[in-house]
Amino acid sequence: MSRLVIVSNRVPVPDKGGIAPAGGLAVALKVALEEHGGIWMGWSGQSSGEHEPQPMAQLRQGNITYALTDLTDTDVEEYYHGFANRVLWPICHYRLDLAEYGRKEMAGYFRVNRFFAHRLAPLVEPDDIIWVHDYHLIPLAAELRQMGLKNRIGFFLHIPWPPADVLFTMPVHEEIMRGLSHYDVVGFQTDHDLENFAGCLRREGIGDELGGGRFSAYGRVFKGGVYPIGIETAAFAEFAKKAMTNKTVRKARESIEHRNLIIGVDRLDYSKGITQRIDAFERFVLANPAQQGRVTYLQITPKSRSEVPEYEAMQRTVAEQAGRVNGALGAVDWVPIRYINRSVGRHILAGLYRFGKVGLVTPLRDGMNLVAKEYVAAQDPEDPGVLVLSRFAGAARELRGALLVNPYDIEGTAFAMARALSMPLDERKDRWKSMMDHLLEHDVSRWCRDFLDDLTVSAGQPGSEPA
Ligand code: GDG
Repeated sequence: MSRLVIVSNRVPVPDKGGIAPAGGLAVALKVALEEHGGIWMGWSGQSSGEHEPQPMAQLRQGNITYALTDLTDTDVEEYYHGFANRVLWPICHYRLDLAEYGRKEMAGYFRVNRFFAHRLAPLVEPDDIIWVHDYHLIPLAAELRQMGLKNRIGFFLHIPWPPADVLFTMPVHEEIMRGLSHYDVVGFQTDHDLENFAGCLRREGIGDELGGGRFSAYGRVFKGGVYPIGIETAAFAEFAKKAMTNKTVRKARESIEHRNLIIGVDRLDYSKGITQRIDAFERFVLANPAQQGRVTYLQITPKSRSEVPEYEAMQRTVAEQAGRVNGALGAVDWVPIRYINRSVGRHILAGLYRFGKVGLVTPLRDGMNLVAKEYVAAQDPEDPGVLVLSRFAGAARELRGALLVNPYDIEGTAFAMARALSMPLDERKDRWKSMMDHLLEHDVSRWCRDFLDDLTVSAGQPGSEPA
């Protein structure tokens, strides 16, 4: 069996006891790595100032080597904050208005990808299978090919792929598309993303669909596939059940008393629709006076990317908005919104999901959204809560038992909250079961297997040869 080499911007390095950081992706990929043996390479998260980074730190655990490189301050600024998070992220989330193009940042992005390739290549053996993750590293395969690597290389995009009219506003869209053509398998979260990608190839005559999921572009043939990411469903369900006995979870439950809990969990990010959701909650309370004092909306929002100005501004906006709604609607014995602007432990999260009557997951655009899946997996089968889910999350293509909403439609979302809270038990159970059955079958291990099977099977096809 070939060794597996995973490359991602950040690497979930296990602690000294070999425990991987919580999170389905880290666990699933670690399991795949343990099976195949191999390497996980990425940025250490550290800066070397303006000095050339030291040789990579390598940490070996069992048959897995974690290889971490520092980046210079300029690299971090241009590649990570600049191009990845201020151009690719907003463009892929359809936010043309927030994209900040700069030639320096674009050059930094391609430069760091070349640097990654130069650090990775000496570690790679000819039979290794390489799996690259996410938008930070699109040009990596092209750089590795340039250095003569003939390995199977796959790419998975965790975020949405936009339509041509959106993508082509990006001055270097051609290089980004060309970059993807150097992979053997390019994976997306949903069929919608794959269609958008195919549309981008058709437009301007860049490439053709050959059938059977194969594409040709820039003189290369590769597979484009749909691999919706999952969670560790069974383990998370068990985890959530156990979490109910946790002291903090019990205290949280007591503090909410007889009220119904509506829960939202999102990184602080403009793609997650948090401000629209707070507006919808306010509308829901105003339209349903009987709910005043009887419902608590808990929004857990860890900070993220605070170095990027849009995120810093959003931090203030959300805090102010939650404060304003509480000031306007609250009573001496009732705080409608509990807003937590930091991360909470995973077991606490799991317990909170379980006693939440409504899970509110209303991104304006999301590749998949694992919170939606975690919320479903955490429910008590005998008394499950209701998922209110944005139709613009990748998860909406799978979780048909959710109440699907358009997050831009504030009244519609408010109405869905009311409907969720009054849904009869039988309907809740039916909806939950259909979603849970799906999630048990399509868990994160299956996602990992499906992708790697395609990447392995595509060996021997004309992927790495010019068409
Ligand atoms: C990208 C794509 C795609 C959140 N708050 C806390 C916490 N979390 C955990 C959740 C969940 C994860 O973070 C967030 O995952 P999402 O999928 O919701 O969103 P992104 O971070 O934007 O992820 C997304 C994903 O990649 C995978 O492909 O689904 O579309 O944007 O697991 O539980 N965990 C803890 N405390 C918190 O406060 N412990």
